[in-house]
Amino acid sequence: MPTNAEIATILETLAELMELDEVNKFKFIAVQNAARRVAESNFSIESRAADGTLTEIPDIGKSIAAKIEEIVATGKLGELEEYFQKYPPSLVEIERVQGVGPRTARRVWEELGISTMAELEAAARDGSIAGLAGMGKKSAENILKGIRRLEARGNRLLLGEVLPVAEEILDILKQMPEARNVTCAGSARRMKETVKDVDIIATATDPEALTGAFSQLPLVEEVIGSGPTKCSIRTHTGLQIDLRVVPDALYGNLLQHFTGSKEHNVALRELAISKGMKVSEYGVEDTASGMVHECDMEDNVYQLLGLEYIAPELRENNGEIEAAATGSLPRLIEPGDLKGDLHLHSDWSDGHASIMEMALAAKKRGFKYIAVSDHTQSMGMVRGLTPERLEKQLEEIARVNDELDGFRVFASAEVDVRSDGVLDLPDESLARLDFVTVSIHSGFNQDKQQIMERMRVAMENPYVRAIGHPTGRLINRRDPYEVDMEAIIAMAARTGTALEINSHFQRLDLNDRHARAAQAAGAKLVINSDAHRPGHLDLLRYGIATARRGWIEPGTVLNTLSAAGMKNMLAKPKKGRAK
Ligand code: DGT
Ligand code: CA
Ligand code: ZN
Repeated sequence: MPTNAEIATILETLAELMELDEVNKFKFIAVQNAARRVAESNFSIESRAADGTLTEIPDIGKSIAAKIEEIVATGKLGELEEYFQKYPPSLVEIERVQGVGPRTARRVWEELGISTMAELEAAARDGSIAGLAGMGKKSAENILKGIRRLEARGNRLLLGEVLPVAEEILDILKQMPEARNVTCAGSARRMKETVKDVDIIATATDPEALTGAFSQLPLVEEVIGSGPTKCSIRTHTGLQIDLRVVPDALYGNLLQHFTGSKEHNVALRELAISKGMKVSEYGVEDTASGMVHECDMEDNVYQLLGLEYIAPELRENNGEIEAAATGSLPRLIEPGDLKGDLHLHSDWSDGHASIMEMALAAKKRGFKYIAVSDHTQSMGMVRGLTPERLEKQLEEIARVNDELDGFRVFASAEVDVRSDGVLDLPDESLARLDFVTVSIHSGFNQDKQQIMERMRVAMENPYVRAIGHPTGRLINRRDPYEVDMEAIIAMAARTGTALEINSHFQRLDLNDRHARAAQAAGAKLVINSDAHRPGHLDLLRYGIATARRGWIEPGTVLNTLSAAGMKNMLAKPKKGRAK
């Protein structure tokens, strides 16, 4: 009986080989979408195949359903076996290396006879890849980097893939009559950008009833281990979740312990020792008297050590313990501090909703403004804004503003800075906008000097207020471009250009560390959803969490300004606009 993950892997592999074989693009994309849908489904695909209800699942049509039924019945897929007659299975691994892709994978196989990762690495080193027509030393270096990154990623999942599942489980557990406290601990509570597994800590009137119910949840694929107070499961999506039911009196100690990070806990223990105390999952002990304080609440652990309460997002041993000891922790930004979103898309480019729909969605969640920032003309696949279409869009924005009460739509654009270092709209168009964001969407492989020159052009332009997703990284998938972050931060501070924390959980760009450095250098930030449909506004939670992990205070973030404050700021020229 194949698991969702196994079915998804077979479909994903099929899609990758179809792409490599250059079959019709829409065909392999359909298989790819189905693979993703299967991998992300929280119910058993195999049992839906048994019920004959596969085609009720989005992205799964008749022909894909037939493939899944075949996999369920036989454990394999004939179509894929046929491809394996033509291409070695290990070629798929090669195709997945960043810097390779389907075209190059096929070429290294056909022209160099390479089919394994080891052979690929050797060929990248000995110059045979650099010698292929259209390739060079740089391509070979990129491939080596790609191999290194695949090795480094391990099995870590993205926070945004994990947290919704964890929260669904928390909700179910909280509603059980036996449950008292149920909380997420570990890296998911610290809102780390990637997560290995989910740790849940609970107290209950009947621990065994709670762990029992947990092990029976419909999203459980497999129970890895279980006892009266502990249970580990794996979900259909391959995520491991550990539930620990702990004594009420020690709830605070154990929640603190299992929230981590390990580095934070080690530092906390050292501090405790210096104060003649001992901290562990069994309580806080006064070494001299041997007296043990049990904490039913987490704040008590910190209080006993003479510390301010430390928010989970800060617990990475990056100076938070020292700051808590001297009462100098930052006033961290909170969701309610954001008053608007300055980077989102409408159906004028690749968004899926009208300007009015996006505005209403933002208004509904309590925002006072948005900036509609559609893509510009040179964006490959997207129908971006030309100066002419921009003028038309401005008319629509004016109409929306007329209709809306107590809400403001600012005119904006996410202007490409092209590979040749030229902004994708002329200054006359930029001058028509309230807020201009510039992003890099092409030429990712340029060297540092070229990338930095594009950044300089953008930031020194008097109309450009912010840089979108400044490093271009996609977590686990694509490295940052060759940016010199220190120089970008300095330039941002000098030119009065804000740097974005893009909230998409694949991006989180700037990351926590860079955001903190930017704040320290006096640069401003914006926290944006980059929403392409109304529901994407929910992504802001990940951007806010990243900001909190970066010690960001509300005053650093432009979109904490009120609508009037924002209007005022935008009425004035950028500071330090001259070279
Ligand atoms: P990850 O890798 O995303 O699962 O990260 P965490 O932080 O959730 O790590 P995990 O699941 O291995 O352990 C959860 C917490 O338990 C961890 O943050 C701190 C605590 N912990 C685990 N092992 C140790 C240890 O050896 N020493 C200390 N002081 N704490 C530990
Ligand atoms: Ca964990
Ligand atoms: Zn973008």
